[in-house]
Amino acid sequence: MSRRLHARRAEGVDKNVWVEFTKLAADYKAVNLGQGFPDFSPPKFMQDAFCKAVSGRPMMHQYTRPFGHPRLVNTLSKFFSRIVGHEIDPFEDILVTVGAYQALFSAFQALVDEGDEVIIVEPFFDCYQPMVKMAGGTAVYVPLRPKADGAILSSGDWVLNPEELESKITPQTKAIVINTPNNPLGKVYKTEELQMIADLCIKHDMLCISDEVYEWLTYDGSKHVKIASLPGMWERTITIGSAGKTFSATGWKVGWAIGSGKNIKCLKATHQMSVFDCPTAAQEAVAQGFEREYEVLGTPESYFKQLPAMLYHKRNKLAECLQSVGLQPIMPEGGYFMIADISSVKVDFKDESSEDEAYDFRFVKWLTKEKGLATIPVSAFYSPEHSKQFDKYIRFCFVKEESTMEAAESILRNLRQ
Ligand code: IK2
Repeated sequence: MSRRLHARRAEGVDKNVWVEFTKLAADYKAVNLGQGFPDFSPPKFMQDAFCKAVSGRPMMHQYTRPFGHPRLVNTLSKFFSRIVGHEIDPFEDILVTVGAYQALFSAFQALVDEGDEVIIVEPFFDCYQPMVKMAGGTAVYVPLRPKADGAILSSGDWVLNPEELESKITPQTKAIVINTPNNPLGKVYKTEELQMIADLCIKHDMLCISDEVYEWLTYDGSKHVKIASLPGMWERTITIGSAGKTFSATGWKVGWAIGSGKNIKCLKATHQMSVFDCPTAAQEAVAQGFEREYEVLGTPESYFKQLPAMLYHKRNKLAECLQSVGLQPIMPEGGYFMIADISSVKVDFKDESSEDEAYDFRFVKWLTKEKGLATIPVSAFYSPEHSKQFDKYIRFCFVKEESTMEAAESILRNLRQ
């Protein structure tokens, strides 16, 4: 018998919805409302900051501090201390990473042990589960469920059942992962919902990994609240952020994890043993972006006001279009995605080879190949146990140029014919 040369942790984690559907969109040159990135440039002040960084001092081209460029950790600490209501130590409480993705990976590697259980709220950004598994832990799922009463029109109607959540906690439960505003649903957790989760974390001595990459994108008066700001939660929360989502520069891959020094110390160890250091010039530019935002926060000049204001119109227009063709949208309170119910569109799939696939996967492939519009199947954001219940939804990304949105809306209108 031949020897197994690969490690077991690499088994069962090779399939990836982003790799598959981004390639499909490119192969069919489809109008792309699939993967979550803007098809427009970051604001000019960010582009200028990057240009200045790369055309400046020699050290901008060399390694910087492994756990975060000093100018960036200093400004993140200043910026977020007042929001969290806790003095964040720039050198102890922050780790800068290669995007939020690596912050998540470092967190799971640092905090989850063999035999630990991690509660993941569904729908969830798909990498949480394989990252828990690679750390030796087991993912345990609790779905946000649409309220039973009446029409489901807003992401706010999707809620956690506190009893169901508590029933999943065992002595092995190490952490809960939440994502607010949520990808793909757009739910923005209310303070009382976060308080319920916080109470359980404290009662059962659990950590909370809070993915807040869309923190500046909220609509209709919804307010983003940091669970780390609730009493007793600073010590047990790792808050994950992304400059890519914050400044519309996903290709820069600058992210961070913020939390109490005793937890961040463990993330630093895993970071040190993987990427060690993040690109200097991108961190310098992000630092300048936050310094600017610190000065203008709350004014019309703030990008954190301008971006959601722009997206608000795109969101409304897309929702109107989806509704008009009978694809019932769930109105997102935050983020830049919208899910819609595809049950009303009857499709005669020609490809019989994929009959075993989830309905939404088949639908998205059909929409991309036959109609030229790329989206993402929502069951990809669910565990195998629950995915069947949610395969009637697909996700649209609306952080796109007006021309892209118009092209997509025209394809959608033609669907009705
Ligand atoms: N956390 C969440 C919730 C994210 O959505 C992302 C980026 N996702 O974009 C892919 C998509 O859903 O279309 C990340 C973390 C990763 O962020 P970063 O790009 O900073 O690594």
